[in-house]
Amino acid sequence: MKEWYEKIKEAQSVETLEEIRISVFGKKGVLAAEFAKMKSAPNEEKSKIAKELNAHKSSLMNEFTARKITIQTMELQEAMKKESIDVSLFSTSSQAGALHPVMETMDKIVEYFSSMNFTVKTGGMIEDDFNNFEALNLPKYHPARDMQDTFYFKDEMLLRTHTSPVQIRTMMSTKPPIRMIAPGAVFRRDYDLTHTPMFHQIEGLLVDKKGKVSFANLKYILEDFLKYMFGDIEVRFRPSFFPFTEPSAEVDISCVFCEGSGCRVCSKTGWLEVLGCGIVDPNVFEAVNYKDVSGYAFGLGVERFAMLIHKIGDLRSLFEGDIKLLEQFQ
Ligand code: 2NM
Repeated sequence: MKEWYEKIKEAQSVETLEEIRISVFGKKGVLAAEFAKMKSAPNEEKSKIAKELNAHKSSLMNEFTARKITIQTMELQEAMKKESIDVSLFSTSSQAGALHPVMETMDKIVEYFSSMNFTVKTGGMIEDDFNNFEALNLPKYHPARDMQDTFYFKDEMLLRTHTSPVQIRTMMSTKPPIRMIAPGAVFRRDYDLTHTPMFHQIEGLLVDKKGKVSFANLKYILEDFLKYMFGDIEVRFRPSFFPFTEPSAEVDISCVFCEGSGCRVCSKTGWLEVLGCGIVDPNVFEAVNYKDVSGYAFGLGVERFAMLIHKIGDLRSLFEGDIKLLEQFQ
């Protein structure tokens, strides 16, 4: 029996220990053999032998368990040493990701209006006829509602064609004053050199008591905003028309490519159109049940801003996910 105590103590691996366990405790093992021998011993000695054998059995088992734990601990420490990572080593080179130029531009626009105390509101992309058209003074049979221009689902639901439904929903659920912008994706059935079926808009809306909001207020903030976005440029307002504003204007900046001297991008005019805006039409306020208020609103396309800021010539390159283009914005 003694030798087995030694063998257990000297075992260096779990495998060796397992072989020992089978030789000692197994069906054909030493202990089983000793117990078998006991049967042929004289009766008066049997209980003494049995006691001795049982004592060996339990102390061998203790030794075995203790040794197994020791070996496992050693093996674990060995493995941890081998697999540990040296965090002080220099890494192999890796590439950091970056924001897509459209999102980066969106962030910069949001940053400007947040600093002017406009709150950011978002809404769903699937809308109904009332919030996308009717409330915005776009009556039934208005050309903008045409199947040709709008993505319709069944049951009069549609993909929003602008973010204005966010303004409508905000006015329906909160009292004036309002000072908000609505950034997000919008959808139109258009696909050519300068249009994609999905693009991003930011629209703004300010509402206060009647008489408190003027076109001059609108003009000031948009000029300041455009100089923040494009630096040292000229800004001009041109009379225009939108169903939801009256009066309305489109806003141009001096061409960022030729600085106003005339080139291909600005069609030799020296000006680039970047915004639409106006004083909110009374019909819009009536639709949302606002009384004795005045307000201004504006809207812009984020892709167009991104293109002008980064001097990207082709709109579609913003949608292709071409790594060679995106790498330039790291
Ligand atoms: C534009 C141009 C002019 C506009 C109007 C409204 C609302 F909801 F207040 F009526 N939201 N956005 C607006 C006005 C949008 O985009 C070129």
